[in-house]
Amino acid sequence: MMSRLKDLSTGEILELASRFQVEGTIQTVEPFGNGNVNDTFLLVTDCGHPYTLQRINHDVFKDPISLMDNFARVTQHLSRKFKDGHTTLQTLVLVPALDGTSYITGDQGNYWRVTEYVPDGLSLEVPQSREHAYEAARAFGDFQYQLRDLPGGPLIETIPDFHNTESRYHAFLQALEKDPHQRANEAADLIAFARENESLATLIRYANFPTRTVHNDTKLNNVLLHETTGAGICVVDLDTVMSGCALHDFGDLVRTAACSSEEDEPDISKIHFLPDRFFALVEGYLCGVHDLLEPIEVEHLAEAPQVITYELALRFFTDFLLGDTYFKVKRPGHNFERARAQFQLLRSMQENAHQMKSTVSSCLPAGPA
Ligand code: GN1
Ligand code: MG
Repeated sequence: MMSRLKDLSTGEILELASRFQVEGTIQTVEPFGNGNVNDTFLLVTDCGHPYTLQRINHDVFKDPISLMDNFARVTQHLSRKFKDGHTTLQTLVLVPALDGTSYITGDQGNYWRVTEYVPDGLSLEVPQSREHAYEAARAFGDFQYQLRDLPGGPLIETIPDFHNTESRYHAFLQALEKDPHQRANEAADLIAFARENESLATLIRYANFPTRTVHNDTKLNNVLLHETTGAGICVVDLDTVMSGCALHDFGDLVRTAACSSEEDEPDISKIHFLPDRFFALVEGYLCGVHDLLEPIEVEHLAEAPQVITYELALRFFTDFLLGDTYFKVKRPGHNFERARAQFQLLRSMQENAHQMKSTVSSCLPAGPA
């Protein structure tokens, strides 16, 4: 694995971890999870208590202190909802540093936090069953529903314009024009496809939809499912929770949970949109979100996955063109493979567009006769 933590030894990580109020003495530390931005470790203490330690990528998250403030507000609110019996979903629990703060700073200006490890949770790249898809969608829908009454005003915007697909398209065009590593000529067909689909960049503009507190990074692997029952147990990766549009959450989950392969599949003949998984995702999401959605949101549920898949393809492609500075890469050309896979998934969604619309209609409660 190409790790950004090669700059830190195990001893240094243990020293950082010991600055938190963990129970016992940390015995082992190992890399954990598949995040493309932050670095995560699993810690286990001598009394067998597991924790996760994370380094917040401050090239991506420019204001980690405000981010941690968001994190604390969201998790406190969700844990109250859980205790009061409004939801069956747990939330992440921050472990305070020795001085009581929710994070520490290490050398080189890095920010670190520790959370309790969530037992029995599976983080999947591709759902293994229809039930997994349903439960993941129910969990993300419930997450939006429980946050509808988050007190204290809007959260801080941790990444501006995060799902502004139009500005992602412009960033892509600029990268293409500069082409600093002469990589554009490898991908004329993908560039043409990106341009042909430009209308997707403006289909879901924030201003046209209700503003809600949403997750914004609802990849399937950001929800933990119970390893034996498959039930949704905890939504994780809360760094982009902020004001946004419900449709991006639904769309991004479909992108990763209604696809036959992982998001970086190099063999595009293996990449297909899966209509039966989509059906389960719509059902699960509509269950979790209760009556939160307004008609304009429901009307766009079938198209949202195309928009977010297009957006991710543009982001991966842009990062490829600019020299792989944003997403972690495991091999040369990794971002290119990701972009190509997302464009292929988009094609497959477009072939299924009618069916997606009728699936959404069939899952809605019957209107007045
Ligand atoms: C990043 O951190 P992770 O892997 O959950 C990215 C998401 C992308 C995703 C693609 C802050 O999420 O927006 O959809 O990679 N997060 C950020 O795999 O940019
Ligand atoms: Mg993640």
